[in-house]
Amino acid sequence: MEKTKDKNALQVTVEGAIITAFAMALNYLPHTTGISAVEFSYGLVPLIIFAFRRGIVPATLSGLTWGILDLILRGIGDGSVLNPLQGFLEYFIAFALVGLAGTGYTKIQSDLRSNKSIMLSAILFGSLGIVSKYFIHFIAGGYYWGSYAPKGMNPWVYSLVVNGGSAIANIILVIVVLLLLSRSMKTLIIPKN
Ligand code: 218
Repeated sequence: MEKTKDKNALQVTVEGAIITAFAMALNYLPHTTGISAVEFSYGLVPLIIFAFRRGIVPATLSGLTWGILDLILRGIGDGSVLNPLQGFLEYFIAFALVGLAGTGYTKIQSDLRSNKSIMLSAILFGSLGIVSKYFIHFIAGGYYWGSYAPKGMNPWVYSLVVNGGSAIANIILVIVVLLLLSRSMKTLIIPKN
């Protein structure tokens, strides 16, 4: 019994490490939109699928690790870390909050097992993770990124446009990929053990 539990914990950890590495690798693909800081974040897709597969805790830890990696490997060098509090908010907290997609874990697991469509729940809970992340970027944007706003534009309006735009872009991305993968959902989300 204990052995099975340990083996499962190890498997979840290894899956989380693979998802984190994959999400981080995807950050090296072109993902800006040309509209200010509006960005696609492709790694949200595997992380959200992982949240539906393993729940809120593993997904939050993976999101947090992805954020720390992104801060070290890209954020600091890119000049996207403006001060310690902003860095903490936008890389530790924002990325970890994507794990909130895992609040859909129980429903999505049970719907998949009874062969019901999970599309609506997947979009709803996936959007919760994405909106939570970009809400933090919106707050940070209003406080810290105002000097990047076009002349005369209120920093909070600017931040809402940029980060709200990113949230919408990523929700659309997740919907499109989930639709493309819809026939593989069960294999991806229901663990074999
Ligand atoms: C208005 C504005 N511009 C830039 C940022 C910074 N930001 C936004 C989204 C995601 C991330 C994490 C790395 O991709 C960062 C640093 C902002 N919050 N607001």
